[in-house]
Amino acid sequence: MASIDFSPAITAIEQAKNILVLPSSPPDGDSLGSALAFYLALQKKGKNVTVVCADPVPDAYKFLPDSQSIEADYNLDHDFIVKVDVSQTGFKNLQYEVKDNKVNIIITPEHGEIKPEHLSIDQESSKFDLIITVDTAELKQLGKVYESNLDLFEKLTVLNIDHHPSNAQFGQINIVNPDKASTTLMLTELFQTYDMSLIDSDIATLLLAGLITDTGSFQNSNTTPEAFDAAALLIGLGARQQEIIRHIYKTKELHTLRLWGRVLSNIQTDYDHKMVWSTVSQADFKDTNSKESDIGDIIDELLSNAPEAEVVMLFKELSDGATHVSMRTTTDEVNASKIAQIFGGGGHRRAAGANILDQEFTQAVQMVLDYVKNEQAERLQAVAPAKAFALAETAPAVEAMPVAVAPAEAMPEPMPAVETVVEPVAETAPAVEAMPEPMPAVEPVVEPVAETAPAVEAMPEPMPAVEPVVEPVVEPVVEPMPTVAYDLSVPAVVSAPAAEPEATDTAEIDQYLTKDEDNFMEDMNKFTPDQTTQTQGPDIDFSDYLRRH
Ligand SMILES: [Mn+2]
Repeated sequence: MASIDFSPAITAIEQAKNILVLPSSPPDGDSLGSALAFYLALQKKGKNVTVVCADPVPDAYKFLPDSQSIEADYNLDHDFIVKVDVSQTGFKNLQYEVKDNKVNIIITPEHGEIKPEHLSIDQESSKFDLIITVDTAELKQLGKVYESNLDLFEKLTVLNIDHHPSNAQFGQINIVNPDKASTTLMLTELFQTYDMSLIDSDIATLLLAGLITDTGSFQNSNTTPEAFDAAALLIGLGARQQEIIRHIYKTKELHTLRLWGRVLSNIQTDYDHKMVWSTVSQADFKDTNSKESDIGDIIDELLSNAPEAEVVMLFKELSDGATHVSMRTTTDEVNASKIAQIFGGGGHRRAAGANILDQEFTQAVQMVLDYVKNEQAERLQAVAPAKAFALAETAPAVEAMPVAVAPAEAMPEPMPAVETVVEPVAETAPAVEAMPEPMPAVEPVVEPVAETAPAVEAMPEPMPAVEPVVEPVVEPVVEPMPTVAYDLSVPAVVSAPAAEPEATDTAEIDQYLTKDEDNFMEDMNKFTPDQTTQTQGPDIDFSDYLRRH
């Protein structure tokens, strides 16, 4: 199965004694599975292995074997410590001077004489001799572990094992293959080459976990025959597939379900402009006792449940007051990256994101909605507005339900998703109340955008999805625009889309994507145009979410 030359990696591992293994951050099933598989396997080879991740292990992944051994302290101790035993001499004074590029440490004893045998050097200073990064496209994806230990990365050999097409090849040894479905698939092959007997049932479970999560349970288009082969091999070696599925896909904490219930009940549609969006505020997180990370991949649920939408957005109020917008588009006619860049973000043509600072949440949301609506109005000007989404037809039932189930509640608070299962929506909620018109549409459409935009919009861009992307996707750059100053009436914004498209560094704009968006793009990049239109899914129905999650 192995098609990669792992010998440089194996040699580096063999020569090292103290190995630092770093998963990308925030961690996911693949990065954690890879890091922990190394942790267990290399210990069997007599190595001292340390796994550090500044971000906490998400609850769903805590079942992974040895997940508790991941250290969160990113201040890796690399001070050089000279110890002086003063038990016999006492200690009166300490000075140091720097002379001729040497630091002279002057210790004055209280009595007697300090001798060379009183000196020792702390072994901490040479704690690691190899860094292995897994599932990490760029060093900055290591977060604080990298930022706080820059010198360590200069000093030590870095072995970079990854499958992201955008990998920056930052290691001295780079084992990067974008054709592989997951980093754990690469590790499976590495262990097969190195020492097959390393793979016990715990390690097989870790490796399979990465493969399952990165292929979306073998549903995504990156599910190659090789991925199935590896899964079969790992299950044969004792991988606990049911345990993985149960923890990652079938177990959702109550607070997560409540949060998802909020997001789903906050869905708004503007079918004239083929837009669907939802919002989740800090109050939503607080009321449901959930974390920002609990949002998970719900935007992809929105996407698959709004087949006729062209733009799907999820607005998240972050704890620092900023607004994160995740954006998906279902057609190449609408460039998510370009829209995100208007708001200081970036990404790819079909998945992008931006953080909007210094704006109150609802204002930030409205600002983006107004802009997108404007763009869509221009593009869809000839399209008859009469056609409604399937989503719009079913949404009233969801909205109406809390009243039917719990009439005593004063607030039309969205019900926690769990409880909706008890009462089938169709039976308790007589079908249709008028759908509340979702678009507040504060500001009327601004003309100037319409005048300059068509030039760019009309240009059919080559479809990045057609070929599996090895080259970073080249996105047109829009003149950067300070988000604070953004105003629909400002002509500067208006002229921005007309800017000459030029190559930009995907790696740079990737920072605006969440991990989830990154995975989404890996998959989207492999879709054919036909597949991308097949986003049919069931209508919004809470019970359906519960069955699937
Ligand atoms: Mn991965």
